[in-house]
Formats: sequence, C-alpha cells, structure tokens
Amino acid sequence: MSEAVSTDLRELDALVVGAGFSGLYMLHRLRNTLGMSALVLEAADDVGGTWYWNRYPGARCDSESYFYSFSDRLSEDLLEEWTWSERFAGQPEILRYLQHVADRFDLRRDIRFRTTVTAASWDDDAGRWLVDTEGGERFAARFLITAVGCLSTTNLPEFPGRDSFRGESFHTGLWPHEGVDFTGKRVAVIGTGATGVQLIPEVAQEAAHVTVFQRTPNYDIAGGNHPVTSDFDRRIKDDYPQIWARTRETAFGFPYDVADRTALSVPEDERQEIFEEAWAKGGFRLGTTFNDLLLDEDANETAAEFLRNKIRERVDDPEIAEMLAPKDHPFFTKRPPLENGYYETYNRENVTLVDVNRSPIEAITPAGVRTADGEYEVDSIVYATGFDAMTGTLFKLGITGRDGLTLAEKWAEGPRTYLGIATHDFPNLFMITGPQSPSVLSNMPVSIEQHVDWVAGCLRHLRDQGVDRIEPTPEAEEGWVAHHDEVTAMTLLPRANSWWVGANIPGKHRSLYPYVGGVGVYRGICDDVAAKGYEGFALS
Ligand code: FAD
Ligand code: N01
Repeated sequence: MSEAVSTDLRELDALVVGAGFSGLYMLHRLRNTLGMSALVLEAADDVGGTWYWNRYPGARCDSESYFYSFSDRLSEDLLEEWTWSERFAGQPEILRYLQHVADRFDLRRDIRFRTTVTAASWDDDAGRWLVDTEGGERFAARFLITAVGCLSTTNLPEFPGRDSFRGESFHTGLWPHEGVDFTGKRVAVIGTGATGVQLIPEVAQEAAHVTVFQRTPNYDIAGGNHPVTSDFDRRIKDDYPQIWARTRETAFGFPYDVADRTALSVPEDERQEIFEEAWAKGGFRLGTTFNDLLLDEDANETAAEFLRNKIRERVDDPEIAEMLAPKDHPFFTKRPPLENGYYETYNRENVTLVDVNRSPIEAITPAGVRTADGEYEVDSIVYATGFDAMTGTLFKLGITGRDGLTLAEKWAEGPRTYLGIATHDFPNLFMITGPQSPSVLSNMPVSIEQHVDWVAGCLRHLRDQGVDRIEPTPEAEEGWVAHHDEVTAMTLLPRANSWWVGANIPGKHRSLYPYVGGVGVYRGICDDVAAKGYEGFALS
C-alpha cells in the first residue's frame, strides 16, 4: 500500500460510481440480490444521471418510453404499475421514474449524493480499490464498478474569448434546475445534434430571435411523438414478455429488428414505399428497413436521399433546405436525431441558420458570436455541443491500476478492453457500458441490464469459488480489440466525423468507441465467456 490510510476507512465489498439507470440497477443487484455491502457515490444531489442533468427545453428520450425503462429483470410489478404518458417521455417524467425506482427499491440509503470521485487507485497488496472524493473522503472496496454513463462529461469548445461574453451562456447538459426564460431574447444555439434538434423548436417559440450555428447537418428522422392511450398501455403490458425477449436478441436492443433484405434487391418504387411506411411509423424504424444500410454505400445512399427529400419538402427556402440536407457522410454514421417539427422551425421569421462549416466560429465576443462572415449579437448563448463521450468521464475518475499505470495512459491510443467491461492491469474493475461494448449503439437500458446482470453473475461466481481477484488476460484483451476493429471495418461508421469515433473532441484518439456487432450477438459472447468459467479472465 503506497499511502497511509485513516483507521476509520469504510471497507465495502463493492463501490459503484454513478446513480443513473446503471448505478441504481447495479446497487439493487449487489445489495438486494447478492447481499453484498455496497455504496454508490454520486456527484449530483439526486438520482437520474442523464435525466438529472439534461433539463433543457424539449429534452425527451428517443427510444420509445415503454422499452426505455427497466425490464422484468428488475421487477414485473413495476412494469405493471408504471404508465408512461407519451410515446417518447419528456425529461421530467423519466426523472420521476428513476426517482420512483430509487424509492421503491429502497436504494437511497446506500447512495452518497454530492460526492464526486476524483481518484481511484488499486492497492495490489490488499487487493482492493481506494477511492477518493472531492470532499476529501476515502473509501475502500474489493470491487469498483463504474456506472458513470457514456454521455456525462460536457464538451464546451474552447472558442477564443468564450468567457468574455456579457450575456448568459448555458450548456444543455448542465441546464439550470429553475429553467431559463428566453422570452424576448436573441439567442445563439451552437450545435445541431440530437440535443440541438430537440431544443431549437422550443426556444424558437419563446425567443425574439434564434440564430443556429450548424457545423454538420444531420439526417433527422420524424419522431412521431404522441400521448399513450390506455388501450395501447394495456396491449404493451400484456406483451411485455415478448417485447423484452426481442430487445435482448436484436441488433440495437429495440423490440424490432433489421429486415432481412438488401436495399438494392427491391425495385425503386417498392423501396420508396418501404421507406415511407417506416417514416410514417416514426422513430428509428427507418434504419431497420434494409440490412445493408450500414454496410454498403450505394444502399445507404437510397436512405440518405429519401431523407434529404423529406427535408426539401418541409423547408420553404430551397437554399436553407440544401444547407440542412447532409451530403458529407452516409446516413446513420452520425447518430440521427429524432425530431418533432425541427425542419419547420426554419420556416419561421425569427430563426436564422448559419453554416459554420463554411464560415467557422472565430470567437465569442462580449456581444455574441463572430464568424468569418461577421458578428451575431445575442443576449444568450446555448452550447448544444455534446459530450466527451465514453472515455471522458472514465478518465476524470483518475483511475490508477497496477504499478501506477493510469487508465488515461493505458488508453492513450484508444480503449483496450475485454468485452468493453474490464481491462488488463486494472483488477476487480468493471465498467457498465464501457467502450467497445454495444452501449450507445443500442437502446441503453437493455445494454445496461445485460452488463449489470453479467457483473452480478460474475461476482456470485467469484464468491462461490472463493476467488478474490479477476482481471482479463492480455491475450483475451488483444483478441477483443482485434474483433472490435474487424467488425467496425465492415461498416460505414468510421466514415463520419462523429462523437462515436471521438471526432468532436480535438486531440481525442480516433476509433469507434462503441461495439457495432449487435446487442444479441454481444450477449451471446458474454454468456459464453461466463459459461466457460469466465474464459479470458485470470481468477486468483
Ligand atoms: P448516466 O445517466 O449518465 O449517469 C451517470 C452518473 O454518474 C451521473 O449521475 C453522474 O453525475 C455520475 N458521475 C459521473 N462521474 C462521476 C464522478 N466522478 N463522481 C461521482 N459521480 C459521477 N439512450 C437511449 O438508449 N435512448 C434514449 O432515448 C436516450 N436519450 C438520451 C437523451 C439525452 C439528452 C442524453 C444526453 C442521453 C440519452 N441517452 C439515451 C443515453 C443515456 O445516457 C442512457 O440511456 C442512460 O441514461 C445512461 O445511464 P447511466 O446510468 O449509464 O449513465
Ligand atoms: O451532442 P452531439 P448532442 N464548433 O455531439 C456541434 C444522446 N442524446 O448533445 O456534428 C461548432 O451529437 C457538433 O457539430 P459536428 C444521443 O446519443 C439523445 O446533440 O461535430 N459546432 C454537433 O452539431 C446523441 O447522439 C437524445 O460537426 C460544434 C453538436 O455541436 C448524444 O446524446 C437527445 C463544435 C453536438 O452534437 C449527443 O447529442 C439528446 C464546435 N467547436 C442527446 N463542437 C435523445 O434520445 C461541437 N459542435 C432524444
């Protein structure tokens, strides 16, 4: 042990960081199923994670609510009790749901709020993790489980002069709890990802003027949000066993899968009909119409052009429509936002679109935003500029493994994991939805449950076998990274400058961070590893 440890150090079986979907379910499994001593450390003053922090106007899920939730793995009774009010629930409702889960399963008593982890070091002699917090506390635990989310470290671009702005600025991922009144204000919105696309129509209804700074247009898909009727609710509840079974097998963790046909195998008019039908249903169904949209450029182009034409139909000014219609990357190689009236927003008198790909933002000035074309004077700036995804938050935990190796050093040339769940030289560390697991390329609660259940099963196995330590072998890790890279190379995903490949953060290593092999396939691989006595892990 390198440092003296105070005598009142609290020793736990497991320490979990984060109290969103992942941390809540992990705590339930550790404490209520395995009977282990466990504690969750959470920076916020409440549960919810994503849904605690992202309170911007228009925030809602874009997996349908009835499967953007915990499954029967947590509780069949909860499924029966809880009724979603909308097809895609808004942030306040999802937060209420997670608060309800915390209360219903009595989780809060083992969650320490307002507690930010700043360092976690592996103590090889004692076989435990020592975890330090911003407040100066230290905890010790045999197992450290990160449940810190893939999208929880905000990206605030380093524009020159950013802090000189005289008005108010906001990042969507750190939205004020009391809300923001934009009435009569001139507002700049920087960013047109899934967040910007939700926020812009809402702010445009309130503000005097909205200027949108767009660097890359997206292929936004119609969301088709609507209230949930009691008939629909009953049907879903009766169907839940089949719905959950499907979500666990499909490629993206949705209860509907990709059709078994290629885009160019059907005549043009039939293909259009298929696209139209999927479009009318709303949500991500358009991405599941053909099985080669992510694999074949020509196939992809058919969907891309369908979506560009939808934009052209809806935006009155043809020049603005062309600015909004993506041509520089294939469809679904950046996360397509779901939209509800986004494109029509550009038909409003009080909305201006600025192309900052052509004319980049040079500086934030005291009065507003300056591009090569001139200065835009505004009262407020909204940064809808996304996150340092997947690794940003893990690095901020200050994780140090064996022999003083930090996670940031080990992953300087990109993540190296086994199954996206563990990494060599960091014994007894598990990452829920870590890089190189399906994570953000899936309906996340399904992937979260799969990871948590797998970790719980693993911990039970270690206990039954009287084993204290677990760590992937270098060979197993090598094999997983090679497999991950091979699957990635089969797809079009590396082609776009997306946050999926780290392109949104200057200097970040470029590789595909999530695993694209599919939720069902991945689950099979993980189950097989477990069935073979945790093959690829060294147990001691
Ligand atoms: P999070 O919810 O991110 O929770 C992580 C927690 O860890 C946070 O509370 C954070 O405060 C805490 N934490 C982090 N670092 C520390 C530290 N150092 N010390 C202490 N605590 C720490 N996914 C979908 O599948 N479908 C959707 O429709 C969808 N919609 C989304 C909408 C938005 C606006 C965003 C941003 C993401 C969305 N996602 C969606 C992804 C979403 O992040 C996941 O679905 C899910 O909420 C992640 O849960 P989590 O518990 O893993 O992580
Ligand atoms: O972040 P993003 P987000 N100068 O990174 C632009 C989930 N989510 O918060 O595309 C100028 O996608 C950037 O431009 P570019 C979902 O998984 C889900 O919107 O990099 N512009 C982009 O337009 C999503 O994918 C939901 O060229 C800059 C925008 O800012 C993920 O969270 C809702 C810039 C950032 O888009 C992240 O979404 C919301 C710069 N320096 C979020 N830097 C739903 O489920 C960045 N940009 C509904």
